[in-house]
Amino acid sequence: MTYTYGLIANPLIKIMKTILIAGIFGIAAFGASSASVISPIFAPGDFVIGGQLIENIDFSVIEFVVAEPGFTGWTPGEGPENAIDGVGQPYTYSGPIDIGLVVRPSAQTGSLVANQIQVWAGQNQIATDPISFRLFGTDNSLPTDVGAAIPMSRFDMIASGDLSLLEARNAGGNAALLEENSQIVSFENDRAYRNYLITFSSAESLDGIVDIDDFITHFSEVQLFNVVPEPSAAMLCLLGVGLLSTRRR
Ligand SMILES: [Ca+2]
Repeated sequence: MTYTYGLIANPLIKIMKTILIAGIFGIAAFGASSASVISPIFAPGDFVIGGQLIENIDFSVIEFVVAEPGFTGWTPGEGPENAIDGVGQPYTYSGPIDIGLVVRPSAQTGSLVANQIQVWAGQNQIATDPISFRLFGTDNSLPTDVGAAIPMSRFDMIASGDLSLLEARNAGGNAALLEENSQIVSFENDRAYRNYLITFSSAESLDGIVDIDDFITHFSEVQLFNVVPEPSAAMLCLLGVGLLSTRRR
């Protein structure tokens, strides 16, 4: 009898334990999703260079070319440093192909894994808003001289996606960056990089005529974030139960 009882009771106990643990995990998962620790990776003053992507005839990206400030690239006073200056002053770049910037965050924030990007609209018309982004990372040292061409083979692709900024415009100058003027995109990533390249494409030319020489891309700010869900009280309780259980064994 004792042997038979053991055969029936043990599976029942296991099932009940499984249900209990699954319930606790469910509560923990619900609680964990309610809060996150969000850390910005870029800061004003970080090393930054601007430029544009050069594509092959088959539209495959082959290199990123460092642009000369105030010449054929960006508007004076609206250079790439303004993309990470913490205020509304924009980065405005005219060029035939996708524009972008390379940012090297500080060693401290650069150790964080980026898994979210936020882009704030500039004060210009919507036609100049970026409509898509590509995010690359590299630990390689990069040439920074004007006209230097950085092969894309030096970069890893981290994420890409479409952007659809609303009509709300963020003022320039020292205006605050407002959440309602921005868009957030989350993505999967599991490693940090020493340098990030972010490129954007814009919707159309300013005058509405499809002329690639007229393309202008304009936005107030871009930021990468490391988002980590906070462990909930239920999760911590579960961990405590687990430790207790381990000790008993
Ligand atoms: Ca800015």
